[in-house]
Amino acid sequence: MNQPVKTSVLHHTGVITLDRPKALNSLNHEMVRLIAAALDEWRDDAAVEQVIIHSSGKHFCAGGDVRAARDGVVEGRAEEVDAYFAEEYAMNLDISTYPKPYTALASGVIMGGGLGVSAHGSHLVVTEDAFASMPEMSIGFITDVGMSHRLQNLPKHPSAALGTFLALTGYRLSADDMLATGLATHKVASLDGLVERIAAEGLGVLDEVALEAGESELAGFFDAVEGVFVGSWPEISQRLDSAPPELAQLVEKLTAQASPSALVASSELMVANSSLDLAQSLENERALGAVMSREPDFAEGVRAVLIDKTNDANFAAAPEPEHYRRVLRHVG
Ligand code: QUE
Repeated sequence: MNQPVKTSVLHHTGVITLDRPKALNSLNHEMVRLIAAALDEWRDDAAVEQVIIHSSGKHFCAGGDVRAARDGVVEGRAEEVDAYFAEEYAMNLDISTYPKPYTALASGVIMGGGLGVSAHGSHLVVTEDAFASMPEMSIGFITDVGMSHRLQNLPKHPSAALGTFLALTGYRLSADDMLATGLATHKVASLDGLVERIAAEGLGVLDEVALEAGESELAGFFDAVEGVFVGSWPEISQRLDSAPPELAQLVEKLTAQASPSALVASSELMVANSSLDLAQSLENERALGAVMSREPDFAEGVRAVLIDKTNDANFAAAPEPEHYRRVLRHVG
């Protein structure tokens, strides 16, 4: 009845509709299970030739249900929270290896877990007003849902430094930024009727309705981040002192409210995952996420940003990078 994810088959297209608009479609455990079940069912169903995921309401998806995750940890059910993240990450991997076209249609907010269900597919179609961000550093968590890998391997600008910049700052990519990096494949004026048209006519309609790419602000930072956003957060932080002032000031502004521990942890994660594949990267996210969710900054960050909305988090001092490095797998 009140299912937060609706699924249907239209012609030969499996359609997944995120339908919890009051919570900006943030993904709870039930939603992760419903999406995973639909993908399972359609994987070997010859009547389903492709999958589309979209949302009811203006916003695609604001992330994972981190409030519920915080409640779980605070109430002593951290293992349940671990299981939720493990299932979400398994679904992210399923999407990346899906044997049929997987297309996300997104407008408005695409954050955190919303990228996890859109950025690993074959097509990501965004409207002019869409923006994408990984803002976990402001809630004491890490760049997860496979984005610690994806952001370093963007199709049109693969770069560990760019990925680390995006992961540590929560920079909001505009639709044109998404096109410039290849995170998005198409920009359109409106998503109205697009599910039906793709289902009836195929993905070729996307090339018919796609808008020309505009200027990307992020592209203006591609060169500046190289050589700066590499290594541990203390190293990056030090290099920013002698980086171009436009970059240094932007990073200062975007990380002003960040958890110092999350910056240290996410930079270690990015280094470890720079030479790993998506499956291994997700495993590192899972291991590090289990550490982070139990540290006080996660409960405090979710309180300040999402529950009280006071943005007055009292974060702990950051530990040495080794505190997080020790749970991560490295290669090379
Ligand atoms: C970091 C996050 C999330 C966030 C903000 C951050 C996140 C998330 C939401 C969110 C936003 C609006 C809602 C909601 C959740 O915000 O994961 O239910 O109505 O889900 O800085 O990781």
